[in-house]
Formats: sequence, C-alpha cells, structure tokens
Amino acid sequence: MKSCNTDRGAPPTLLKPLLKPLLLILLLRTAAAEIEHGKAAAERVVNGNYWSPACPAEFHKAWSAQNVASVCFYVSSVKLDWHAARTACHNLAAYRSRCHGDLASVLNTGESDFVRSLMSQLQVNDHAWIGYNDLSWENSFRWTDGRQGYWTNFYPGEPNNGGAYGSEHCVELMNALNGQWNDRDCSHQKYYVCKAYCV
Ligand SMILES: [Ca+2]
Ligand SMILES: [Ca+2]
Repeated sequence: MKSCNTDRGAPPTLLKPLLKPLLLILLLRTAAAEIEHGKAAAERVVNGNYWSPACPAEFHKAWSAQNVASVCFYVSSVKLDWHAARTACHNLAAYRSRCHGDLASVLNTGESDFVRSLMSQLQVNDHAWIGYNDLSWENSFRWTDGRQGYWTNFYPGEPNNGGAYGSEHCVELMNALNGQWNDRDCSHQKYYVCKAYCV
C-alpha cells in the first residue's frame, strides 16, 4: 500500500512566517470594503427613495438613472455666439464637481420635448444653440459632449451649409418650428442650451 503524503498541500517553510500577516491584511481589507459598500448603499437610499445626483445650480433635472447619473439641462437668458455659449456651458457646470457640462446634445424625442418645454417655461421661443456641429469636417456632424446619436431633427432642406460663403457649421434648435434644427453661422448671437451629466 502506497503511503499518503499529507504535507503535499502545505506551504513551503519559508512562506509560513508571512502567511499570518498576509491573511490578516486580506481580512482587514475585505472588512473595510464591506463597510464602504454599506455606507455607499445607505447614502443612496433616503426615506426609502433612491438618492440621485444633484444638478448644478440653474440646471433642471430631466431624469436620472437610479444610482448612476442625472441628466440636467439649462436654457440661457442671454444670447452669445456658439463658441462663447460653449464656454459658458463648461463654466456653469463646473460649479458642481462630478458634473460634466457642454452645449446640449439632444439625442431623442424625449430630450427634445424636455428642452422645448423648458424653453417655453422660460419664454424662450426663439432659436437656441445646441452642441451639434460640423466644424471639423463639412457635413460630418458631431455632438460637442461626445455623445453618439443617430437621431436627428433637421428642418426639411437643412442642413444646407448656407450663408454667403457656405459658412454654416453650428446647429440651432428652433422652438417655434417644432424644435427642428438648422445649421447657422456660428458667429450669430443666440440663446443656448447646456446639458450636464452628473454622478
Ligand atoms: Ca457646414
Ligand atoms: Ca442652414
């Protein structure tokens, strides 16, 4: 009968002195992680309701995915050219850390309806800058906030890169025309819509 080697699974002698401290560190780290996890969970539930991240001041919460992020919009009360409007959006959102703000992307009819209702509430029935533009490459439109979107809402015949020199590279949302979009020269002074994602 073969003898059984009962020491096969035992650690090498050199490792034995290190085993206890390593085990202790592992246990302490696991306990700390559990406490942090519990704290985070407790912070996210207030009176039985899920907590959702706050928007920057003056922004309006469109909705939030529970425990993840809030989507916030702002409609200006002053007019700026497109580039200055973009800077203003960055600055407005920067007042609250954990928010990333830019000129608004309008990614679907839900967002378009929310922006239009906000504009109407604030009595902005004029046109307003949004983040869509083809500044980098003619007729290749992108959102400034980096969002990917395949939904567009251009007015029939737009974008036409019109103007005296084919210089329309920034997009305005026309509230009075069902929220449809038009490309315009970026130097026009217009109201503007910002959007912030807050976590
Ligand atoms: Ca253009
Ligand atoms: Ca146009």
